[in-house]
Amino acid sequence: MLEHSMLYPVATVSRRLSSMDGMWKFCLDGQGAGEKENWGGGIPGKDLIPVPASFQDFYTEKDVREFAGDFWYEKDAFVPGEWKDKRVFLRFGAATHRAAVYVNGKKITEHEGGFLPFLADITDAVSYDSYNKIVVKVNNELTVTNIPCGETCVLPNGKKMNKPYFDFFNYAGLQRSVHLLAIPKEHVFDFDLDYEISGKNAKIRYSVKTTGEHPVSVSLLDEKGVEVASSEGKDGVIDVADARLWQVRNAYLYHLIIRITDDDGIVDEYGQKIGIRTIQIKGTSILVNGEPVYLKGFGKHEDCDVVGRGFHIGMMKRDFELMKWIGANSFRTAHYPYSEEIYQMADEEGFLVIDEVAAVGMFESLMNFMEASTGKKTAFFEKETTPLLLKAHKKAIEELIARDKNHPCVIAWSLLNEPETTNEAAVPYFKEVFDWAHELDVQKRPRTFALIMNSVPGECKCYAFSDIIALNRYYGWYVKGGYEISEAEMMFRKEMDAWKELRLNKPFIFTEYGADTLGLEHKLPSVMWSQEYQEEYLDMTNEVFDSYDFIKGEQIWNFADFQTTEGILRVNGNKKGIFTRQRQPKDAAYLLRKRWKKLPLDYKS
Ligand code: CKX
Repeated sequence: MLEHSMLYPVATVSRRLSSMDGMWKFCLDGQGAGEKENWGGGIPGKDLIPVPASFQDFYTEKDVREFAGDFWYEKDAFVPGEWKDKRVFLRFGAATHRAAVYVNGKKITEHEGGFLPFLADITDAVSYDSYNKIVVKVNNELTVTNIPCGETCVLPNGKKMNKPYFDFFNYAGLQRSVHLLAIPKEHVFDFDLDYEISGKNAKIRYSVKTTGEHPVSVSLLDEKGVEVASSEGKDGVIDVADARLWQVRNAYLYHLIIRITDDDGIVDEYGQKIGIRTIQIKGTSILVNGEPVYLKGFGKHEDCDVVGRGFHIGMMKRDFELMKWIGANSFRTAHYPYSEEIYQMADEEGFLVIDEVAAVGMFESLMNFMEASTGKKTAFFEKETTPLLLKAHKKAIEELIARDKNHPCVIAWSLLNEPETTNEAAVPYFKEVFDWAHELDVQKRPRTFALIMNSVPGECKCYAFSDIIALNRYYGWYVKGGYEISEAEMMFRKEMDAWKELRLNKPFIFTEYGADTLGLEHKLPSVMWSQEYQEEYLDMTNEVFDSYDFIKGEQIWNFADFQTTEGILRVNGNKKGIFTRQRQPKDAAYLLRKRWKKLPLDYKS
């Protein structure tokens, strides 16, 4: 059981919310002096930095951008006297990768894991009707006992350096919003929903957890705010007559209001938008509301100029507009849980989301994108430290499901990206992780993981755990690129034939495929990295997709160019974007648009 509620923060008749976003004092702690010098009571210097944002790309010094270690934030928070009878929390949308929170010099809590929210209960540490000093120590070091995986080394000059086993820049900081939150002592802690649709009507089975014993009622409002159904009790069924369903790219959202009451009235009220829909896997089909869907879309990143991985509301809007323009209907939150606002937007816009936990880099390699096709083995799940990693991974899955389970957009959980699966030692690890997700999710959504290139039939020991087989494949890029593309196609078809032979009777989707392309590079005839080659690569790949009935989705890598660690194979980042990092289309965007606008939602059903 989670210590604190994962509900999205809202203000209601019983709850108060104030934003702590804005400029915070900021200081790097290269010498690890902060603890000894009690920075928890106040940090040195005068530098100010925006929250939410990654810290790395604001500064002009390379030592700052590449910094690995502790760094500190500080801001004063006014806590109103009217909040005295409530519990007061600080809520962090995320602190990457771990944080310790201090209030008025007193350490309140710590949290591990950089992409999920946490609460610090500061009720007993604050002074009311006055300003309180909030200090947060954040740390961005990578290890193999936490996700995402990597290592932190010390250079001969004594400076630390992060070495990710993954292909995105290790952005860090207070990358999502921070709130002050006051909620009643007896409050709504969590709720689960499950749906059954019969004809025009729907049943919503619900279960509410509270921190007390007073009666609970639930009320369902339509988009106009009119109550259309209600129920009493912590557990029950809401009958919805003439239910409007949440459909792909045609979303209808109801507002669910949960109330705790006593003789004097409302003790606590919490509200969230929900959508009525079902998800099932039947044979090779993915069914939404009983109808087959074909996924078209992207593996994405939260990544943009200047703010790095910081939540950027404008960029979010632009990304959804571009996804609509190109005819996409889905995306995977590669390679970590995204900001909560992105799921809210996907709920509103009717996008299907494969929600990924930050279990990436489970293949010990600083260049897994090159080595994945070589058959290299790293015995990743046989380390002495694997039990610690598993513990952290399961905790992240628990927090992810608690946070995102009531978003209609979330249709599947992606529990790992490109782990090493060619070794038997991976099997018990996978079993724990897959069983855990099944146990936690009341809706029993499909579970999947993205298979790295050498996870092929005969080699991969873990694909059977997946309800949807999700392949990351780069035939024509990492494997036989350029003039050898015809051989790439043969190898690609050979692999798909081998999967077909297995008669798994499960849907297959591509969660990655793509070719690095420089936004301004043209060459006729094509060469790799040119826009022409990206289109040739796509023509070949799409033909293969169209040849196999059990392939039920294509999510190209990547939506946009993104920042990575520097290196001889990355030209200031990964350039597989269909859009540039500034969100303008490459030529291939028009090719995909033509294809995706034509493909019906029930393609291959
Ligand atoms: N997949 C062979 C994981 C992504 C990378 C992508 C790439 C790799 C390919 C692995 O995070 O960016 O190399 O483009």
